[in-house]
Amino acid sequence: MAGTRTFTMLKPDAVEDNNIGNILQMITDAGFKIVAMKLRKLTEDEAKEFYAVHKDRPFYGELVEYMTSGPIVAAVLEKENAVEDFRKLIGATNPAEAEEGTIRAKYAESIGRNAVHGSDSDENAKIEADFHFKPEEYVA
Ligand code: DAT
Ligand code: MG
Repeated sequence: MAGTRTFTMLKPDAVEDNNIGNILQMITDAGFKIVAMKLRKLTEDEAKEFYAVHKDRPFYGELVEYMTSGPIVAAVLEKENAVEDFRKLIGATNPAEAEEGTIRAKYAESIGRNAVHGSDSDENAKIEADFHFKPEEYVA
């Protein structure tokens, strides 16, 4: 039976630090199946829209600048309980607070440059996946 889905991005710091392979290895080792994936640079408008929920926060401008500073890897992942299990795998937003062995504890530089995105609900996973991928870009 197919699992549920979540959406992830490997952020510009992860790509710049040559951690695409390391992070994808952790993701697949944890039992997630990659069902869609691409490497690209977000436009300013795309980054603004993707993070629109944070538009009134003091870090919004910095966040948009960072997310457009270099390429990202966007992917849709499938597994039972995908959203919750992936949030556990990535760890806390602030890598200083992320549990040992999580992706952010290992690879994130700071709260602002934290290596990886993970959807926070099934509803947002679908919205975010639809934002980045057309139906024909999925392999399953
Ligand atoms: P998460 O990415 O863990 O879901 P979030 O949705 O609260 O965290 O915030 C989205 C991104 O915004 C986060 O990954 C990094 C940035 N961010 C959040 N809080 C921040 C802060 N206090 N200072 C700088 N950047 C922050
Ligand atoms: Mg979030």
